[in-house]
Parts: sequence; C-alpha cells; structure tokens
Amino acid sequence: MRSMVCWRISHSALSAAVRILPFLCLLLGVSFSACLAAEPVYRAEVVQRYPHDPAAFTQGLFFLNGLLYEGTGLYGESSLRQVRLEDGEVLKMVNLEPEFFGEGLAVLDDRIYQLTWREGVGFIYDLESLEKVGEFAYEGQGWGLTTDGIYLIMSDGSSVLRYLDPDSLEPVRWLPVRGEGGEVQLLNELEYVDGEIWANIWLSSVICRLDPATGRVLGWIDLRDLAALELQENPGADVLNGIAFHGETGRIFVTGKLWSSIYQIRLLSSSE
Ligand SMILES: [Ca+2]
Repeated sequence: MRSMVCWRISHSALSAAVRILPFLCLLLGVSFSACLAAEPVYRAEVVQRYPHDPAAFTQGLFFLNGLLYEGTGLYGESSLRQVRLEDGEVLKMVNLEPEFFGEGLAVLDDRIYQLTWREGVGFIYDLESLEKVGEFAYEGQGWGLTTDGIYLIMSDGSSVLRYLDPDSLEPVRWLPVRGEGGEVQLLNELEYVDGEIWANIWLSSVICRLDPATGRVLGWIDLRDLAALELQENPGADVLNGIAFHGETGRIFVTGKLWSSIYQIRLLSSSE
C-alpha cells in the first residue's frame, strides 16, 4: 500500500508541475519510487450514503445541529447552502454575486465564514438566517477553512495553514505542514477532527491528517476507491473535496465537486 503512495514534495525551486507529480502518480495508482509515505495510510469503508446535488461544486462542508452546511464555487454559481443530510434537500441558500468564486467555510460562535478563491474577500453570515452580516479581507487566495473553536484556520493551496483571529480576522499564526516526504502542497478543504486537522489534497483522492500543534503529517486517508465508485456511477464527478465531522457521534462525511452522493465513512486500520 505504502509503495503506491508518493508524497515527496521538493522545495519551491521545483516547478508547479513537478510539485504535483506525486499526486498525479497517486491518481494513476503508479508507484513513484523516489518517495514513500512514512506515515500510516488508512483506507475507508462506506457506512452510509446520502444524496448530494450533482450540480454543487463543493468547496466547503461542515455539519452542525443535524444539518449540513455547504459552500459551492464557480463564477455565477457560488452559494452557501443549508442542506438536510438525509435527502439532500437544500433548506436555505444564499447565492454569491457572480464575480465571487466561493471556497471553504466554517462556523464559529454562530457565525459562518466563507472564503472566496481569488477575490481576497471573505463573507460572514448569521448561522440561523444565513443573512450576510459582514465581510473581511485577506492576502492571497482562499481555499479551505475550518476552526479549532478559537481560531479560523485557512488554506490557500500552499503547504502552509493560516490561523485567523476571529475578532480582527488578521493572521496570528502560520503553520507549515510537513511529512517525512517534505512539504505538503495543495492543502485544500479542511476539517478539524478530534484534535487533528484533515485536509483534502487538491487533485487527489487523498486526505492528509496533521497535527495542529506541529504541522507534522500524522497519516493519509486513501479514498481512491471511493472516488472511483462515485465516478463509475456519475461520470460528471470532479475531484474529492469536502469533509465534515460530527463530533457528537463521530460520524465522518465526505463528498466531492459535482458528486451525486455524500458518503459517511469509517476508517480502516491497515490490517482490515
Ligand atoms: Ca470541512
């Protein structure tokens, strides 16, 4: 298993193409001999599946009080949605202005925060009404967003996560993410799971588990089989993107851009 997973990411001198080569290897299921994942690799089994709007270009996902909250992207199609898990019904929806490409979202103190990709603007909504109550600015791109209950934690496509103070919305900490194979680039949709940060790796069907205290990689979740299953049934499916964790029940949900299902998964140990 580990020999098929390649994570060695060289330093910034390498071109972007070279940087994503390991992930392309992973996508193709080919061994990349120059790099081996030293960290544990977990597979997952599907516990339950739920319908998901196959037109939703999922960029952010979290679960709260029995409901899913989803942020979608694309210019002219971006939205914030409150979704009933069981049947996929969109209960409330806010459309972004067409010049904004919606990205990750997180909830903190009854406020939902949503990033945009290249617009440098984040939106703040009231959790109950989804009414927009504010905006904030940040440097660089916005990709994924989550929270540890104190700070907002965002990704921007690089190997570094940014902690934002929720009051000032200014960065207060930068967390480089590294594994045995080096920097982990293309960190995308995020979720805080039992004291860890989980991050979708863009363009792959893999989730990185990392330690928020140190930025060290703790392991990898290989969801290539799940992505293949989705693609088999839904040829229009794009990449895996979207992790939601329900702390009270320990349920983990994943989906992807334009996927027709949301999957509740259970991680398997390497011996299962
Ligand atoms: Ca999430």
